[in-house]
Amino acid sequence: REERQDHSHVTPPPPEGSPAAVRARAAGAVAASRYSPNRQIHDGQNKATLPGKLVREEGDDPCGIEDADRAYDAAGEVFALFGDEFDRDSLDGKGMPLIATVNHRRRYNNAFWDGEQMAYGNGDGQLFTTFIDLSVIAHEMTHGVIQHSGGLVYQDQSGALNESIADVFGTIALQRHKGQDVYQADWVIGGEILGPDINGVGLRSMKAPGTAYHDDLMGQDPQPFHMDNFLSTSDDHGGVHINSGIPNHAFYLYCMYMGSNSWEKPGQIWYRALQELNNPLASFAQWSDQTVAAAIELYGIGSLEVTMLRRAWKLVGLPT
Ligand code: ASN
Ligand code: ZN
Repeated sequence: REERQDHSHVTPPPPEGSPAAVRARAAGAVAASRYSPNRQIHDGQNKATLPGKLVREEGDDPCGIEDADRAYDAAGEVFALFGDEFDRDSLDGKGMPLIATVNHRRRYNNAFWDGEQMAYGNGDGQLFTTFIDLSVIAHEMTHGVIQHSGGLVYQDQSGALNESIADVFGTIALQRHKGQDVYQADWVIGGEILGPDINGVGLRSMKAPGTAYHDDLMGQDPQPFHMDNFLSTSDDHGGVHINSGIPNHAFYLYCMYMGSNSWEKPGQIWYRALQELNNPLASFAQWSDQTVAAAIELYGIGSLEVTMLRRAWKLVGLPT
C-alpha cells in the first residue's frame, strides 16, 4: 500500500543567511548558489608580466589552453565553497573578480597571491610538474580571503597562521570537491604537483607534518607538529611555511575528533575565528583562543565541540 504523497506540511526553507540556513547548508542541504563568480583567466605566456593575456572570461566556452581551463574550473569550485558554506561573495565578500594567470614565467616552481590576483607557474618538470592543483589554488585564493578579513602579517607566527589558514581552506576545498569525509581525506596540500623523481606525497601534510617528502633534491619536509619543535629562523619570513605545521595539525586533530566533513563544524569555527580575529599580528596562542571563542559562540560553552577543540590545541602544545 502506497502512502499518498502530501507535501503540504513541508517546512519552507529558512531565509538565506539566517543561522538556520547556515545550519541547513552545513547539514548538506542543497541550496542554489546565492552568488555568481566573475572569473578572468590569463595566459602569462611564460613571461613575468601580470596579468598577461586574457584568455577566458566568465561564461566563455573553454579556451583550449589546458591550464587556463583547469584554473577556471578550480576557481569556480573555491568560489562555491566560500559562497555556499560560508556565505561569502568572492574573496573580498563583495563579489570581486577572480583574476588568475597560468603559465607564469618559465619553469617557475611556485604559485602565489600577489595581493590582487593568483599566479601559477608550470614547474621545472623535475621538482614540480604543475601548480594547477585544487588544494594549491584554494590555498592561494584563501590568502585573498585572509587579506580581506583584516589580514595576518606575513612574518613569524602571524605569517605562519596566514599560511596555515590558507592550507586549512585548501584541504577543505579539495575534500569537498572529492566528497571525502575527514577520515577518507589524505590531508595533503599539493598532492598532484611533485615531479616523478621526488620521493613524497606532496608539498605539506596536515596529518603528519614533516613527512610530506624526503629527497636529495628537496631535502626533508621541515614542518613541526608541536610547539616543542617550533623553529626560530629568519628564512621564509620567519619560517611561515614551516611552523604552519603546528596549527595545521591542530585542525587535522580536531577534525579527527569530530568526524564528518571538514567544511562543516571545523570549517565553520575556523572561518568565524578568522572573521572575528581583528589582530593582524596574532600569535598562535591568540589564534587558538579565537577559535575556541568562535566554537563557544556557535555551539555553546561546555559543548563537545568546544571540549574537543581545546583538546586538539593542547595536543600540539597550545593549551587554551
Ligand atoms: N606558494 C607560496 C604561498 O602561497 C608563495 C609564497 O611563498 N608566498 O605560500
Ligand atoms: Zn601561502
